[in-house]
Amino acid sequence: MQRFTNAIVRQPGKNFADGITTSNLGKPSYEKALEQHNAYCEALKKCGLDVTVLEADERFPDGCFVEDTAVVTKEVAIISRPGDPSRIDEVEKISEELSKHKKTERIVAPGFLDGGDIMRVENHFYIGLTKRTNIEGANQLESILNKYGHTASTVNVDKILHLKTGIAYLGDGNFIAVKQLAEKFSPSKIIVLDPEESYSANCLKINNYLLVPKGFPKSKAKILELGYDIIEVEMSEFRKMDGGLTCLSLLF
Ligand code: CIR
Repeated sequence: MQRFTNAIVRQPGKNFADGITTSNLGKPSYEKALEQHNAYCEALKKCGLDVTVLEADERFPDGCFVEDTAVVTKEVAIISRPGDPSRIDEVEKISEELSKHKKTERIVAPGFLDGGDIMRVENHFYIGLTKRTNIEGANQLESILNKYGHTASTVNVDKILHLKTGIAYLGDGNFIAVKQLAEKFSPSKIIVLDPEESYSANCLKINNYLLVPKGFPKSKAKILELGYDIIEVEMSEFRKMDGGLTCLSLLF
């Protein structure tokens, strides 16, 4: 599994609650979201990362979900073209930041693609085809990745927002997933989640730690059995806006 040294995050803005959501968990509190975001940044630092914190940009209520704006490898940062029109211009600031560290490439129209649909498993990238990522975006990403020595393939994803809403690669050949996606990745070693804990599929492996969302005891027990060092992070406010642990950072 690749090791990371850097993270880029963007703080939630005061109008965070005006972003897109399908959840029925109620309106998030800006103050609590900010607190949870700070705790998330502390967790990243504990994993050994140098964290760049961008200020909120009120033009983009979903702007804290920076994962969707790029796919970053050791060699290149591929700037995405987010699938929801309200998010397309989020990429500009991120592109400026990433170009300080990496060569950049871009997904262009008619392709669209959200970083949340991209799951890296060692040298291979799974690309979820969802309402946010179309085949043109997937094909463009694949041909860029191929140039840098990586492989890619697509996975059809229904009913959930992004591929990584329902599955995470934990390293060492292990995955954690909701049933619907676990079936597609069988016969890998997969923790299959109970439906009431499906939110905890979105875990984040960073160097020696695994970040997991707080409040999912069954999945936590299964993860601990595999011997991971976990850091639990409270995600209640981001969950209300359909966001998870991976969504809040770009790692490289
Ligand atoms: C959206 O619907 O675009 C945001 N409210 C949530 C994005 C979550 N991002 C992710 O899963 N990578």
